[in-house]
Amino acid sequence: MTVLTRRIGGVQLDIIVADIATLGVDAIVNAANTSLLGGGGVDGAIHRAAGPELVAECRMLHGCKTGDAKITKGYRLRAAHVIHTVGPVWNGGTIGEDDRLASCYRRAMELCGQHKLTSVAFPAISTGIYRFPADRAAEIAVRTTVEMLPAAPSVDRVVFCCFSEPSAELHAEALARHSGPC
Ligand code: AR6
Repeated sequence: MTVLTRRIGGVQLDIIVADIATLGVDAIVNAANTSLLGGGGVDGAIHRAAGPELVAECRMLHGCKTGDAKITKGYRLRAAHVIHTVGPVWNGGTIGEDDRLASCYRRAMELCGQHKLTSVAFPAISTGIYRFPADRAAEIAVRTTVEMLPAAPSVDRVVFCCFSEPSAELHAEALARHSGPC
């Protein structure tokens, strides 16, 4: 279900409610943990849909630091690639959680630029098991991604793939703030 679509320059930005593991985009972003070896939430859904070849490639990456991102193939997913990033665990906002969350979106967009990807879908990183406040995370997600569009000129579509309507509403409000008048 599409909640909002906006254009910024030549880029279409969509807020949708969906299972990210079903999307046919160039890359889906995974909210992983530092091991990159799978887990619950969106990480579990992506690994289940991609099949065991995904964890086999992830094993060769030797983990990922919080705020960083690494790219693999998508295997049995419709998406050709998975960009694995590790969001911060929320700890009251006092230990740099905002910057680390922004870094996830920044690094993912940098990888899109480096690999000349045309479309990318993000889940609401850190807002599930890692307990980052959903409104604060949506603002950081949209603001950082919009700021990074010039660094990934190959990208012509960005999807914020939310898992609930309240989450999508928060992203829609943030996108309206950052995309100016229609
Ligand atoms: N499609 C889109 N969004 C989803 C899906 C899905 N299939 N499933 C959940 N979400 P979470 P985190 C939403 O917990 O907070 C894992 O165990 C969910 O509603 O998946 O970054 C990792 O291995 C929420 O809004 O990720 C780590 O250990 C958002 O995705 C840890 O969880 C993120 O929720 C990472 O925690």
